[in-house]
Amino acid sequence: MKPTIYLRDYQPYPFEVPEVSLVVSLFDTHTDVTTTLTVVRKAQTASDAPLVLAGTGFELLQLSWNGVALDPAEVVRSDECWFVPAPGAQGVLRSTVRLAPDQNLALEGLYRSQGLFCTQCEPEGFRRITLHPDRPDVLSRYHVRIEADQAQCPVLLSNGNCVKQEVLPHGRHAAEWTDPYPKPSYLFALVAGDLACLEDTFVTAEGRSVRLALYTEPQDQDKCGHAMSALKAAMAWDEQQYGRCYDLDVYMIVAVSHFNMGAMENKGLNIFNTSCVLAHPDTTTDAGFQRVESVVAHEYFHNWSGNRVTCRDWFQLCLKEGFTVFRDQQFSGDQLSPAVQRLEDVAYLTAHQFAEDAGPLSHPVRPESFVEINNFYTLTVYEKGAEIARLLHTVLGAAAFRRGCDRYFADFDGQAVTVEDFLGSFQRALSLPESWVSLWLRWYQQAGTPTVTVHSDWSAAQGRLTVTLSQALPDARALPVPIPLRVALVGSTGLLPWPDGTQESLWMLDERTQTWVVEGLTEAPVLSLNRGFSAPIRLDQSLSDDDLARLMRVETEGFSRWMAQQRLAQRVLLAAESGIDGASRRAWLAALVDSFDALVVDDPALAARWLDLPPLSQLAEAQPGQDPLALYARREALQRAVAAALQDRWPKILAEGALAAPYTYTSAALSARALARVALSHAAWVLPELAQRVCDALLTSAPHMTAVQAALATWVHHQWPGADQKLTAFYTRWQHEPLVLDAWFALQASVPAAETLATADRLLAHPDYDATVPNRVRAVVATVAANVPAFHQVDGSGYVWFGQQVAQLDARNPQLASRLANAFASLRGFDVGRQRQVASVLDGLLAGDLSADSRETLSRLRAGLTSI
Ligand code: HT7
Ligand code: ZN
Repeated sequence: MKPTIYLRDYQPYPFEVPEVSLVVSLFDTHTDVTTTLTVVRKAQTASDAPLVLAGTGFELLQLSWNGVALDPAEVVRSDECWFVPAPGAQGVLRSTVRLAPDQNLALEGLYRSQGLFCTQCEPEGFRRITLHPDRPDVLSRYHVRIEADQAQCPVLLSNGNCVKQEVLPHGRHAAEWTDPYPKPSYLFALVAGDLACLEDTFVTAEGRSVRLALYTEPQDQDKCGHAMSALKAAMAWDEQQYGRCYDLDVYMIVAVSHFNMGAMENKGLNIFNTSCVLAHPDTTTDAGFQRVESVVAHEYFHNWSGNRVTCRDWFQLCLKEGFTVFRDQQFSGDQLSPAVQRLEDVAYLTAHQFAEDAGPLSHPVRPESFVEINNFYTLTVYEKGAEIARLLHTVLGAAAFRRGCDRYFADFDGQAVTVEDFLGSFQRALSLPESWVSLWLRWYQQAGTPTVTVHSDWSAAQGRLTVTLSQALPDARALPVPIPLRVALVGSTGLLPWPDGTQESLWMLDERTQTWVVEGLTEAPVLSLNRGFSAPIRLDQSLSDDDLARLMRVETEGFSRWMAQQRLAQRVLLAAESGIDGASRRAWLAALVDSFDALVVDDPALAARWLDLPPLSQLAEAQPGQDPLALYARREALQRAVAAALQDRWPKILAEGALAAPYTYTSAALSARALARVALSHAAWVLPELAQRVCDALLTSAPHMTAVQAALATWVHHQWPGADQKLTAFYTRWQHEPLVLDAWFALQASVPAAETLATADRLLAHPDYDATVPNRVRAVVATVAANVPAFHQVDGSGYVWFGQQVAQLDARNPQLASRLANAFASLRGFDVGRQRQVASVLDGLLAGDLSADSRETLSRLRAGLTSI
């Protein structure tokens, strides 16, 4: 059993390791790594304290201290921990270890992907490459020598600048890299293989000419242009918005097909999942293009928020991830449309992070303890962490926020720090009281989504509105958090001005209960609270159907209009009369239809999201204990009703031909295509002949993958005649493009039907299915878990199937298995019968052999089903 690690037990590392030198000799059968660590005992460290190092998964060939070989019996070991005697004030520890990258299917440390050697060290992969402290607060300068076969691995890369290249006997060669910036071991990277390279140049505001190099397999070079543009845009944006310039002479990105997550920000040598770097209109959808842009930017922004200033320990992960997600969200908004970006980010947060925070895996943005840190790369750390950075931005204003960030980067450049340090920089830069830090720290320390309850009292005689807001967290002992709320007063035909003439006010709720009084109003307003989702909270505000319909029609802020639509739709869906009839439904549908026509003209991006129905997770959260299949059927019935109510709009939108036009990546083109996809999916319910004609035309001659996939998905999901032939034609055309093939697998696994479970078994047996490739596994296994009719089968077979997949994967790739297992978390919101079925699957899994990763996740999920 792995022990639990507590934040409160943090102790600084007792030694400095100023220099790390690695010689990595890559062979076909194995890899030898010789590491030289320069070690300095800190003044306060006891003179007999041993050097504590981490290491696992390799064979130790030799170990010496100051040139004297160490007897293995002198080295005490406990699991991954090595206690090495290191007498004296300083010295040199040299080790040689032997690795087997080909057998490394966990994709942590050094592994081989399609013949390409590559590394993944965050959070604790470096210990699988060599003996080292492997903690983020030990920063060193790295010198790396790589030796390999020249024909197999003509390209040899590591962090920093290439300082030497050498031809060796026996067809081998070597390259040496030096990184001038001290860094933690999790940012170490090495790549060796046969790669093609797209190059470009960026000149920084400081005048540094930076070589940009995008390495891929040769056949993928034509898919690199979008990532390169995104990189250059991100570099310029970070200079303009945050004053951050790039600091090395080269910035490299390498695309690999076997990768556990999206990408990794290794200093000067990012390693990317192919899905987050390759994009071409022929093979990539709009969503793929947007993901590439945002991930390229995210990893680039880490160069400052994460690399130059890093985390003291893994509890502080949000320090780099939350802040960097906020930065990438700002960037993506600026590239296309801030309003659309905000809507997408909030829709994602409320559908997924809110569910996580309400379920068995809930934890503070800065957790207090963990068993396996890999399990804490969560939506809460990333997305809620980003929301906290945004809260600071909202409260302080853009200029003061920038001053706080400048101070943070200046104060802590080259250091490994904490959330307190981050907040402390703002406090000092802006001369805020010291209590400000502890107040904001509460957002990082307390789990759960705050609920803000609204009580309002309208006095028509005095034109006065009195509003009392109260906040609460799931844990009643939690302290109140600072909640900035952007507020508007929505009259019957337009926004009412505030007494100072503005259209919006900012209320700061930082106590349990506070009251605001608004005077001089000429009509009773509907209070539009939390505009733009200024705070990540749930609002408990009793608004009538008419109030919500008014917000849908009259509010000017797109996000709040959309949120009102969602709230009314939720009311319809959860209504006793099954959401098919009733007053709420009439009010909702009238406002929906009424606004849709105007939005199509004025704001096509919002129009494309206007018909969204609340996700199942949200409905289950609002009314727990329901049968997911019944809920799903009700939601689908309402979707059909919407399609019917707007029936005559679909031909018109589709006739505009946005999906058939040549591909351009602009805000307008993306919105037009999104709207056309909405039209196609709704037409498929009510005008199937028209939808089939459009799909056929697109499948024959669409100029890009966005249209082809929309057409194929519509056809296959409706199981129209000929679906199998269309899938086969698509396979034949795209079988040599792995990312397109992933989409082909995912499409079949997403057909909303119980029979899809049998399809999934066929997909797992398909010759192109490869369980060692996380993208392929996710395309089938994660997609089935998100497919309501397939996953939530009445007899529990979906859960059994999914449990089997998790168990099989766990033996190979614990990180992937543990992340997939999170899908079981959704069950807590559903009926007791379903929960029992899942509890029995979890009990079965927990009784068997499991990795530490999966055991921790599954145990927490099981504990969340306590009543079973
Ligand atoms: N900082 C990275 C997080 C990460 C990761 C990436 C790839 C493979 C395994 C990983 N474990 C942790 C990615 C990021 O958020 O920027
Ligand atoms: Zn990140």
